[in-house]
Amino acid sequence: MANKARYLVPGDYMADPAVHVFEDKLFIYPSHDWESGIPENDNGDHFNMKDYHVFSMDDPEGSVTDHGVVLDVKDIPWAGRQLWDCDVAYRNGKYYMYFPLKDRNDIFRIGVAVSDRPEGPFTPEANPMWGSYSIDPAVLDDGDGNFYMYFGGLWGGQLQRYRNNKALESAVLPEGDEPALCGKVVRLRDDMMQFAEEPRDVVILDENGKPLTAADDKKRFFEASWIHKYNDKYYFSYSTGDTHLLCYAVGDKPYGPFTYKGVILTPVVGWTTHHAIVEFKNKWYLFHHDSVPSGGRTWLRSLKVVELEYTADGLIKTIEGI
Ligand code: FUB
Repeated sequence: MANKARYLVPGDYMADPAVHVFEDKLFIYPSHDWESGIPENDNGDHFNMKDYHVFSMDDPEGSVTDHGVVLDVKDIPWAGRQLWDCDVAYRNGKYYMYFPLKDRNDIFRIGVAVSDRPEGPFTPEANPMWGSYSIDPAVLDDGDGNFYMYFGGLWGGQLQRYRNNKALESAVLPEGDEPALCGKVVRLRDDMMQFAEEPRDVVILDENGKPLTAADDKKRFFEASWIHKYNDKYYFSYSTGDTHLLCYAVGDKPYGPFTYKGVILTPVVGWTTHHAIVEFKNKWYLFHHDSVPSGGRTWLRSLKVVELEYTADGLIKTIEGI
């Protein structure tokens, strides 16, 4: 497969993949795009998703099994609208799906739904996680009994409406030399249902050890957190949003700080770029999406996978999006 991307679900529009190896198979947890008829705007109202499917594969080059609808917005007691990028973690015989959804006040919160099986279906909790906000949860199983959630997203993702985990009177986006807004990381409670602590900033430093600024818009965090470990280092990867790059930064601890290292994927057709990085049978893969099959309609995205490679120094080799 090296460097030749493959579309995974040609019959439907799926985006924002989270991917994990459970029971020796690849399980994909995407957003489910559809033509809702809502006009495109900077708030992301056109991403009006209402359910999730799960997909599995025995091999990245093999057939893809669609396990059908595993969670529907109409079954979530606190739901307003817009099921965006989710992730799933496994602990002690249960699978926990974390999903962002607007509540009835149009505020993004993060919910949890539970299953006995990786392919679901998932049963949602009655309320969102206490103290949760914004979008794009991605969960790291650190292998020592600790699980960490990374989350956050600008613009429609509402991160600019918060400072120090408190809602502001009105949104403030930093500008110029001001430090860029950071994604968030929080350790999960042992029962996986709530945050165990206050979320902290995922600080990304430049090569001189200085936090990235708002003006570093080709490097700074925007949305789409993902985290993986390679050679005992923590690789935090993310989208730069309005500059359309997938980038990464490397650190020694789950809380960071992380040092910016480069571009994983150059811009794809479509506005958003979003991904998961996973090891399977000693090879590494980048799962992502683009809007080529829909003719560039940004809200109708299609899942892809391509092999990902590292240099001998542990740097990720840049993949061309187009
Ligand atoms: O799919 C809706 C939003 O678009 C996701 O939550 C973001 O990461 C971006 O892909």
